[in-house]
Amino acid sequence: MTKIVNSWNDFDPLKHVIVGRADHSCVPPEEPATSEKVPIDSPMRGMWGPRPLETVEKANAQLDNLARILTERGVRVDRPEPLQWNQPVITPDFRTGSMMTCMPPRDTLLTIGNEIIEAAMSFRCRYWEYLAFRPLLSQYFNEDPEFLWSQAPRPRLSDKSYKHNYYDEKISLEERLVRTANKDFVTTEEEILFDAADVMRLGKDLFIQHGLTTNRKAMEWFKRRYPELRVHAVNFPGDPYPIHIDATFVPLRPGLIINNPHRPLPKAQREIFEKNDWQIVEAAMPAHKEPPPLCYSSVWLSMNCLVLDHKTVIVEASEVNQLEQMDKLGMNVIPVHFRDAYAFGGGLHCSTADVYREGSCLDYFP
Ligand code: ABU
Repeated sequence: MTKIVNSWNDFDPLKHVIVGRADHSCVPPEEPATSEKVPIDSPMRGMWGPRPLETVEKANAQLDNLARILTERGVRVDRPEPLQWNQPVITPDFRTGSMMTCMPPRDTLLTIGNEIIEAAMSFRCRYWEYLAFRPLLSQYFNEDPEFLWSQAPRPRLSDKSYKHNYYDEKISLEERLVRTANKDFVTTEEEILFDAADVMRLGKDLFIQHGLTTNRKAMEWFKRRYPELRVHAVNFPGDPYPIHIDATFVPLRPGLIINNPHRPLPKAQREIFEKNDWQIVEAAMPAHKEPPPLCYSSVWLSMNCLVLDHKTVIVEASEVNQLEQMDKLGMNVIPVHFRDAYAFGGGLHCSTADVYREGSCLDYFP
């Protein structure tokens, strides 16, 4: 019997991973969910369509290089099959001008033990993204008799799922922060919505970020779906664009997490870690003042690292402060150039999805 799928956290020894591809990627047209993520002074406002070919080629070169480095270290690497993303998405409930990409896989696929769940994502342009991963999931299903292949309830993404004109054009950064602090986000509670990258897995515990891409109903779904696990809602009031936990709160090994100093975990929510002797360390400052052009993410992709085991981590090669901090924290650091891939959906962690890590479901917070 071959066990193909197994992963309970982001730090046990990595043996099998999916690395995304940038082919045919588009900047999607604005829609109720995405317009909230694009800063009003961003050149991405109002533009959409296929991304420039040379940027796709550069991103693919770095993704291929990451895949090569992982393969050389004995990690099995699979790649998705991109669709022609420059096609509209039309359902009975909405129409939008194009899809986006199959980057990053971390948003689309969530591995919990021997199960991979296709997430209930809130962006209309990402409605069909899981199709790029279907050939792989089908292969795992054929190879591994214990693999559970699941899909969260498919959201309809009708107008009822969003607060329309929630942020008007003039909203200030301060107002965004007030909204984040009040846990007042663009999505409604009409249906279950989550991106897989909002879920941090630590064995028996799932820490799920409540933000622009994941709502309360999703937390409730996780609680009912996994009664054997503990689900914790977390939020980071310092983040004006709260999307995805993996540039905010990143575990490196059992007992150690780095936390974005601009987005500290509130005191009450830190207790579970501190009571169990986990160290929460402020992440190093990013080396860059700005993200690359046409990038949705913040400069904090500096901390979006890929942990290979409890002592080894891949960090973006130009992030000199983060490299140095990892070294001081006792990690063996592998620098890998990756900034050309950032605009396609994120950093080293974002651009991958776990298939197999050694280890089992441990209780780190008894
Ligand atoms: N996908 C992670 C993005 C997080 C950030 O922009 O900080």
